[in-house]
Amino acid sequence: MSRARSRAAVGLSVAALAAGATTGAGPAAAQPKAAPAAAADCSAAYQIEQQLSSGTTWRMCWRYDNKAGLVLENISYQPKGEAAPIKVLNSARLGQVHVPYDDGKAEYDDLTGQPFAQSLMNLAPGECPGGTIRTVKVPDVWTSDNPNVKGLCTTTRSRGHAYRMQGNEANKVYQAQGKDLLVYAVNQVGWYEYITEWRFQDDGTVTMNVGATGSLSYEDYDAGDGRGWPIGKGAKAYATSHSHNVFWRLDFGLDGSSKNGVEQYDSAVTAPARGQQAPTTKTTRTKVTKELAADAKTYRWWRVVSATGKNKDGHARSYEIVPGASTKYPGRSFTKHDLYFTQYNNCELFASNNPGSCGGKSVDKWVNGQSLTHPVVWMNVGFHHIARDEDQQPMPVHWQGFSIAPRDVTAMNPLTPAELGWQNGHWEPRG
Ligand SMILES: [Cu+2]
Repeated sequence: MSRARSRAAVGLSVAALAAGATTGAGPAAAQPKAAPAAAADCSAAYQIEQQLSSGTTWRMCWRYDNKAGLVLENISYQPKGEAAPIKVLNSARLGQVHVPYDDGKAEYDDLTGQPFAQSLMNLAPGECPGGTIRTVKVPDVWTSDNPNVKGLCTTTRSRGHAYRMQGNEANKVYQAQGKDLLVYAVNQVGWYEYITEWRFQDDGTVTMNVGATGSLSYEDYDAGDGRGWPIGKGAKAYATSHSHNVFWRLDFGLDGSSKNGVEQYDSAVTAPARGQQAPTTKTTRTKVTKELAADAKTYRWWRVVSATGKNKDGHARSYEIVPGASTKYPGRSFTKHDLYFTQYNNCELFASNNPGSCGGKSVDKWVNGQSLTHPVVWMNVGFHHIARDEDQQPMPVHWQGFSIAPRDVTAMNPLTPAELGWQNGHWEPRG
């Protein structure tokens, strides 16, 4: 039986999307929109542009892939002090959702082995508060299904303090409440529903999360000792434990160029030597010039560095990779590391069970010694799900994800108020 339906036309209903720009939709959009910047490389229906009330504008294009689902492209960040958008990413998307069950009876690659993308869910108006729900034409849906799904939410949200500082005058407090652009969609896989959420903060940070909700798998209430948790009355209904290993695939294009460097930093702490008052800490940089399977560790971090772009202090622009909490699953070769840096290859799209044959079916095989001049970052964040009584019903969303944070993209805090704009470097107090 064939469920695939090829669709030559990918154009959306322009009428339905004419009000596509999210500016003006949310509580953070109180200020007038700035003059349009250089045209994005997509038509209006596929553009997302949001100026947040602090003055920061995020711009990107979206499209919908028949396996990866939501794909964001040509993502740029323009804080209020910058004359032009600063490109951050060529492309950002999920790279796989790998779900092995603890009893060894089942293992899924949800993006490439299940109709993840085809099961995009219609959003109720109430689940995109203050925002805009766009219609997505879903490729390869069952012929009986409507391919037009109200499935993409763009909205804004407050995140609490962006900063706070007591001024010299008694009554002066510098404080700002941070605002974020949120972009999300929900895909159903079996009994689960996955919320794929992208959060673009007005301070330049991007946080990507997947939230699993829906319902525990109905077929898996028969776990043995040590492989599940009883969630019915008494010692009954042992829900089988399992892992959700989520991969993201980020193709950086800092300052509009795909030629980016990668650096790893490690710090070593040494006990006080004789005569020293305190332990000392030394941080060292290692340039990552070849493909690498990397592991998170205390005092270790990475950044992707622009080869050309500099901020107004003359420092190379970069984005730091900020891993989230993860339970690394050692069961498969491709889940053994937290992070993979691979040289860009348009065949290498999914961290496991990749449809194309690119010298191996999984990301670990693609780390094979190539020089790293156009790095693609694969982040693997694992969550070991041992069910609890509270998982019924519906199952509360459990989130996993990570962030990328600007490091020297701007010469100062992009949200610095004008009165403090002179306090850059080792400034002298005035007055
Ligand atoms: Cu789960």
